[in-house]
Amino acid sequence: MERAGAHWRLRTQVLELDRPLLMGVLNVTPDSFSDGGRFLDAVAAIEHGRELRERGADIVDVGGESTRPGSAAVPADEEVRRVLPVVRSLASEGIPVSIDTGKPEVAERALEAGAEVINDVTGLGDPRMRRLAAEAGAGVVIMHMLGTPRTMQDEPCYDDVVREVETFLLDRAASATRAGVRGDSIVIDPGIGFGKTVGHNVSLLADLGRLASHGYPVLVGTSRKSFLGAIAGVPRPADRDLVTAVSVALAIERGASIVRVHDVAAAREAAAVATAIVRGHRWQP
Ligand code: HH2
Repeated sequence: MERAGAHWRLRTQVLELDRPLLMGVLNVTPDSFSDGGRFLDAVAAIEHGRELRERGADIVDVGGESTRPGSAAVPADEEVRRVLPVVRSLASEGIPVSIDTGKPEVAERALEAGAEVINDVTGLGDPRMRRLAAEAGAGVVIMHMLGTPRTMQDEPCYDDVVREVETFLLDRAASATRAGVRGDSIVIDPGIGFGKTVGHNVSLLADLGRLASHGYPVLVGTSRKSFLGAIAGVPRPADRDLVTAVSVALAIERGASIVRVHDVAAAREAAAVATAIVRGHRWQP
């Protein structure tokens, strides 16, 4: 969790990683798995973005396309229409914004509107996305997914999930670096729930320290996901903030630098306790 001198370089800012960072989820979609339709209206979305910030979000992750299992793709112009006013407004208030998209045309418009980070669930596989990130000097989140949202939960299969995800992320980080993305702008993410069974997700979280050992900060997104519901017997996504907080604490203990969550206030409390216990005798209030 703590690495001397560690930071994350964004487009215009540098975030210190001397404590875990909180990324608040803002889905401007009709169909996201836990909050679909709540923030489709730009005014409601902007208001929620401000609330996330007030509750402690270090960065607000704006997305205009659901990536839940089986979800349908959204045309780029519709995605732009959903996210752009929200990105522009939050960024103009000085809130660091990441754009959650796999489409270079959406990322480009969002960066022009003030976004600091490209959060790409397709792992910066598109060379146009790598070029764009390099030219803009954006922060990037490189996430692992097996297949596409439409197909990813059709019996995902790995020989060694931790090794395969690790190899994929390091390869993609190397491609991004070759394209001109600065090493200290890159964050890697195992993609919890993206083409993974409950067992795969648990293995990746248990071995998170391995992913965190390569020098890239690790982001983890467990928030309200179905594997938590399956383990703990919590069927409704909206009821999963307690189990999310538990997973946040353990992910931090295993080396996560950034956690992506819907309930920022609960995650902040969990992160504070996890950080204090990890620091132990070095902890100071
Ligand atoms: N998870 C989701 C979306 N984007 N980005 C990163 N880097 N890591 C994640 O784990 C991640 C992500 C899925 O969650 P959510 O945005 O709440 O749902 P939906 O895709 O249905 O909008």
